[in-house]
Amino acid sequence: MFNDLRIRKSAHPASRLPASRFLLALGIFIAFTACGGATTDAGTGSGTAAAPLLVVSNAKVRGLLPGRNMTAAYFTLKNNRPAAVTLIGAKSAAAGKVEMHTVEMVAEQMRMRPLTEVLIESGQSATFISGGHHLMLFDVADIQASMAITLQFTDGTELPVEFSKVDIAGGGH
Ligand SMILES: [Cu+2]
Repeated sequence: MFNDLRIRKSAHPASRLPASRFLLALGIFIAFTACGGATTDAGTGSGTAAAPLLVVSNAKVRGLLPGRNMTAAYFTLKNNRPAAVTLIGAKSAAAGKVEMHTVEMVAEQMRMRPLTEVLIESGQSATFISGGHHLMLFDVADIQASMAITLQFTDGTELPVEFSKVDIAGGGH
């Protein structure tokens, strides 16, 4: 499976990080504090009291291809906390194993490799996207309309997120 990947070249997510937006982030932080929790377009990220300021949007999981039990999931995570957070992994009752991967150019081919952690500065977002960082889901039996995946952070925060199933033509990660 690992060696059948030839992924279209796309912008590396690290290049998407905007310059510091501390004042904007501070404004959002105050706004979220005032309303008592974050909301997102997918009903995700409203989280526990421990994680009201981590907002996940655009959470998607690729539907299984015929005969496959491995797939990938994508999302954007915005850190509205006043300090950096470090994402160290994810878990799901619907998957035997979840890994964080990234895609990089090796000998003019896009290859993926595991990531152990992703640091997200205050006010910044991490984008998990096809052709870049992604969640790799192993031993998935079936995916209905959505799949629950919990993001895990170094400080012990666990952020449950509902990923909507999307069917994307072809393989890839
Ligand atoms: Cu992968």
